[in-house]
Amino acid sequence: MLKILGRRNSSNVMKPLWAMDEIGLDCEQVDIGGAFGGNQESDYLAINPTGLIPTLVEDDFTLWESNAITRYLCQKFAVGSLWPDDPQVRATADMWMDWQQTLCAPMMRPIFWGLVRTPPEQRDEQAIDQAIHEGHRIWGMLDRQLEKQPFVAGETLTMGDIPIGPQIHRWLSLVKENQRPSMPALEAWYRRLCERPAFEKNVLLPID
Ligand SMILES: N[C@@H](CCC(=O)N[C@@H](CS)C(=O)NCC(=O)O)C(=O)O
Repeated sequence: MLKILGRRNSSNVMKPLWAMDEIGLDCEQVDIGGAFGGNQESDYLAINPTGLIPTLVEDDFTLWESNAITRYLCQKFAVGSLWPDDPQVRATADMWMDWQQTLCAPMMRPIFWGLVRTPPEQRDEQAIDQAIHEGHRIWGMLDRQLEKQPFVAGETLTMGDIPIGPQIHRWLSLVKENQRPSMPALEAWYRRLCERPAFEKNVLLPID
């Protein structure tokens, strides 16, 4: 049985849980991290030295880094769908997964931490505004990609959509409409994701 160690409200834990539900895989999810703790214990650090979540456990095999876990699950269980057969489509999905880690997540971090995890009187409004401004540029890149096709790497959902899903939900939920430019292709893609039961179950959760 596949096991994911990590609390459900983490955007990084949502990725493999959403992917597994899309594929139809059974999985045991264990609440670790945040208020649940456990991720600095020696037995956890022995399988994930970063002390972060998620970690995948599959019998004797363990894996950390949410995008690596997502790639592994898709390659093993979803060849031809979430793991595209065509090398160019797969590379495009891969490229957007890296974009999520290197550009999107660093921009979203001050927005999420500032607006969700920090009491209003302690917020660094300037840092939040700066990140939102950077978000116009970064989300604009994906909006232009989605003007060409319904999903990140082409005509169907692939692993390339998975890491970005939890982030777009936060961006559109946390940043007020008058603080962000309208991006019709990006918003239409989000609405397409919201129609998927696996996305609704694993990603459309209260943001806390
Ligand atoms: N690059 C890592 C980042 C993992 C990460 O930052 N996880 C956060 C939750 S989203 C975490 O473990 N925070 C500490 C905690 O929850 O206790 C990945 O993608 O897996």
